[in-house]
Amino acid sequence: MKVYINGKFYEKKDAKISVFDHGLLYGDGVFEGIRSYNRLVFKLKEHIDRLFESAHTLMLDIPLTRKEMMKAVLSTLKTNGLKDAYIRVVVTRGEGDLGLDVRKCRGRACIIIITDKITLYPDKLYKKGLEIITVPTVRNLPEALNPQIKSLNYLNNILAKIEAVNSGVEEAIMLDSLGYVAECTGDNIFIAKGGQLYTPPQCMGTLRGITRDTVLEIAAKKKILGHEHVLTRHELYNSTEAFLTGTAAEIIPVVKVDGRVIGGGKPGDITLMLMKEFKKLTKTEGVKYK
Ligand code: PXG
Repeated sequence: MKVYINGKFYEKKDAKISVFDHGLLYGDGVFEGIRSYNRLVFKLKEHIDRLFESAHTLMLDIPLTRKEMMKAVLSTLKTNGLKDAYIRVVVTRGEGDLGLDVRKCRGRACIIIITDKITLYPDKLYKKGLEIITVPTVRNLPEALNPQIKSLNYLNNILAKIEAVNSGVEEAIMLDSLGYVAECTGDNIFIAKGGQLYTPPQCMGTLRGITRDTVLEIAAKKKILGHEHVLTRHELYNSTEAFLTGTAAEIIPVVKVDGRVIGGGKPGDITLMLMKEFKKLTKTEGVKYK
């Protein structure tokens, strides 16, 4: 497996960057997780646009154009001969000194592209559905570190994941600072009720997930109303279906929330339809590579 670092490919064991990189010292950097299916990179432009938007807010200059970044992703996939892959793009502030001041980072930003295989949850959970719980750690306040920035600082999401795993479940629901449902640690959340879909709006400390947007598009095509609406835990508990969306997890049904059974404890019809349609889309849509 070869890793791209600043335009060159390195064997995994040689793929190393400086201990003075501010990505390590301060979590000062941005990232994206992207997937390819049968040599088609799904929503590549959307992911690269979000990466550049995250970097722009952090005043982090990426020394490639968006087009060049897309080419770098495709060439990493080709170099590794991967048909189906999970792609991690990381851009760090680069080497600096032991201080926060970004002006001391005289080198350029560091670009890393890793391609690998990934399955987030065991296959049987896609059939049976997940149990999730609400955890104490809340999502970042948008006025502190806006969750739209996919930064290298994911510590509160990591804490939330630890809290879920400590309680014996695979995933955590994170609330916003007002106590409304925000999202999970690396996935967005949806519920269905009365044949309609609801997901928290992005202003509530929720990342505007690319899979989330895709699900809303599929639902619209299928004439299912999708709402971006604040959600309370009460609404989650009393939904008829629930599921999570994310690039790594794709769409995964949820059948239990904080001990309350959802929709009879089985993945619902809308969820199953969306999973099927999403799979179809990933087979036909995307940027091709050989
Ligand atoms: N919420 C958060 C907080 C995320 O980090 C999503 C939702 C889903 O967004 P997309 O655009 O992928 O539909 C993410 C996704 C992983 C992993 O390895 C994924 C993410 C972050 C960290 C880890 O599963 N990002």
